[in-house]
Amino acid sequence: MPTGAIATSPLTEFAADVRCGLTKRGQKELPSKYLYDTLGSKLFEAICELSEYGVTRADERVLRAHSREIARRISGDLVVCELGSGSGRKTRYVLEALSRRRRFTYFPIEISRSALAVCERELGDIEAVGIVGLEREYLDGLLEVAARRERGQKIVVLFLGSTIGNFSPPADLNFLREIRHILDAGDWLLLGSDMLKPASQLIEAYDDPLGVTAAFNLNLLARINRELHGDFDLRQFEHVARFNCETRSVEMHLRSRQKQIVTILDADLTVTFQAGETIWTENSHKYAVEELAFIAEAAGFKTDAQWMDQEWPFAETLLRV
Ligand code: AVJ
Repeated sequence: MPTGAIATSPLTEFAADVRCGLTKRGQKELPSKYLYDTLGSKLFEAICELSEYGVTRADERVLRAHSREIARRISGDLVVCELGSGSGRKTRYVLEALSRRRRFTYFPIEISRSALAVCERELGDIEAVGIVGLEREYLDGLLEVAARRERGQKIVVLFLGSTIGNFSPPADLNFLREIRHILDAGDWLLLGSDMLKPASQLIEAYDDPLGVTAAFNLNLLARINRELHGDFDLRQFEHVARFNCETRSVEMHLRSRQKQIVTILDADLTVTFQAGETIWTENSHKYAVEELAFIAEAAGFKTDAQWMDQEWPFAETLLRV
């Protein structure tokens, strides 16, 4: 290349996704997976400690109460993997129960390197379980696990915490179908899903008075500033959580407090926001019991068993291909 020539490098995937989401006509949006950088993952951990956010504790209670029964239903030689392990705290119950019957390898699949490191450290002491972390997107990681499976081994996929709810219908069904297509007959999926509950309770959970969820949401703009040389003024955006009755989902948005122009150098982008205009950053679908049974079956799974938390309706469903 002659000196002085400027190479226009292709955008990173993050930059391309930001560009695409913020140039959409109508509702601007950003993919929720980008909420989880190092700081975002820590803020999410803090959300899980909030009394208003019952999801994680419910998930953990059901797993703690029923992991032995879950393990009893799953026989034979296994490989276990988890889509979005986070710090892996609630996974411990399942891994310990499964490991009473055989040794196996556990593959946490996680795009956040820092969360993956915590997970490997926290769960590294379980005897009879080898841990191999995969810093990948969910389906890429699952393909890798399927490629590594040995003859006679069944795969157990853990998809906990109601992350499925971030794939707003019908994307949830499509995602389950994609999982199903990577799996073989006899493989397992343990699916955690948050259930429908009163809107007021959901709003408290996603717009907590301490402002942790607001910080979690706003961090997405801070991340764009840090990683893509953006100039978002965080004080000019506010966190909004609303319950959409039609889609039965909690939506998180970031609302522009005034008309403003934002430049994101590395995304090759200048965007105008009108006063009151929002960026849609996350969808958290809340399930009805029949709806879960329907998508599981439509995706090619059979329901083996289901356990529900009584305090904060949350289901753990054991599905089999
Ligand atoms: C980790 C995706 C299950 O949707 O409840 C928490 C993320 N967002 N508070 C959820 C989240 C706002 C969480 N999931």
